[in-house]
Amino acid sequence: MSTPVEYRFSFGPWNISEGADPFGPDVRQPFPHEEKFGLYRGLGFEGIQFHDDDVVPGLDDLNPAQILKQSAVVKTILSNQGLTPEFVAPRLWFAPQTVDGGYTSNRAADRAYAWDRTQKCIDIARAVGAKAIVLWLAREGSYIREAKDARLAYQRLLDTVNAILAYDPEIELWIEPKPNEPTDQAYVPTIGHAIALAYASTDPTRVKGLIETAHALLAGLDPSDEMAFALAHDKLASVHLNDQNGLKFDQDKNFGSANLRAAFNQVRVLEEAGYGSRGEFIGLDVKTMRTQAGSPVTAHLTNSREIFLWLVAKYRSLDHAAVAALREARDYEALELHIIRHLLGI
Ligand code: GLO
Ligand code: MG
Repeated sequence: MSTPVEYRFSFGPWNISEGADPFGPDVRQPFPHEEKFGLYRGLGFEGIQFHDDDVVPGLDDLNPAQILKQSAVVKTILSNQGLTPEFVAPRLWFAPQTVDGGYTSNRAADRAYAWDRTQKCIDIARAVGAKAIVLWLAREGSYIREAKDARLAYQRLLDTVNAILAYDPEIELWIEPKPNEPTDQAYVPTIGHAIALAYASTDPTRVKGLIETAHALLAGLDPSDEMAFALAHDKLASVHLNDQNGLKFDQDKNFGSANLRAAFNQVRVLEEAGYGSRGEFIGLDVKTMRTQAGSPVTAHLTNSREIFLWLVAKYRSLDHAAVAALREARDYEALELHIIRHLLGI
C-alpha cells in the first residue's frame, strides 16, 4: 500500500459570499476581499483559487504595468499568509461583451475581448505564481440551438485552447465542465468533452479537467465515474466538491449533504487513484444557506472539509479484502449491504 495522502484544501473567495439570491435583498454585508486571505489558514485551507479580477479588480481598465503591479501586491500577501495560488480563471460572464459567450460569441469584437481578457488572466496567473488557468465556460453555449453554428463554436473553443498553449509555453489549462446555467445548453457539458479537447490540442499534457460534483449531477452523470474517467487519463487536475439535490439550479450545497453515498464514492475513487499525492488540491465550491447569520460565514467550508475527511476515514477503514472477495464472487447484493453497514457504522 502506498502512503496515505495528506490532503490539501482550497477554495475561492467567492465561496464567502454576500448573501445574494434573485428573490430578495442581500442578507449579509459584503465581507472585505483582502480580509478573506487572512481567514484561509485558520479554517484549514492553504490553496486559494482566483478569478482574474479577484486578483486585479477592474482589470479591463488597467494597462499591463498596472496589472502586474497589483498582481505583485497579491503575491506578497499570499506568501505572508502561507497560501498557494492554485489557479486563476478569466471571468468571462460579467462584462457586456460576454452576454452571448466570449470565445463562441457571434460577434468578432466580443471574441477579441475574450481573448484579450484570457491573455491578461494568464499574465496574472504567472505573476502570482499559479501554474494553471481554469476555463469555466460559463456562457459558451446557446439559449436556443439555432442561435449559433455549434460546429464552428467547437472549432473556436479548440482554437482558443491552442492559442492559450501557444501564448505561454508552461501554463496549464484546466477545463471545468458544466452542462447548463447560465446558458440553456453549454458546449462543454462533461469531462469527456473537456478531455476530447485536450487530446485534440497541440499539447495534450497541459490540458486537464476540474470536476465539480454538482455540474456532473446536473448533466445526469455520476460524479465519481466522471472523476474516474479523468483519472484514467491522468487528467484530473482539481475538483470542486459540493452537492446538489436533484436537477435544479446549481446549488453548491455542502459536500455529502444531499447524497452521502455518492460523496463516499467520490472519495473512494480519489483515494484509489492516489489523487493529491502530486500536490493536487481538494477544492470546495460551496455556498452557505441564505438563513445563516454572522460575518464572515465560513461554517459551510469547514463543515464540507470535515465531511470529506470523515469519508476518507470511512474509506480507509473499509474491509478492502471483503470488498474484493464480494466483487470476485459478483455478490453485489452483499457488497451493497456491506457498504451501507460500514457507512452507518453498524
Ligand atoms: C459555477 C462554477 C464557478 C467556477 C469558478 C471558477 O457554476 O462552479 O464557481 O468554479 O468560476 O472557474
Ligand atoms: Mg466550480
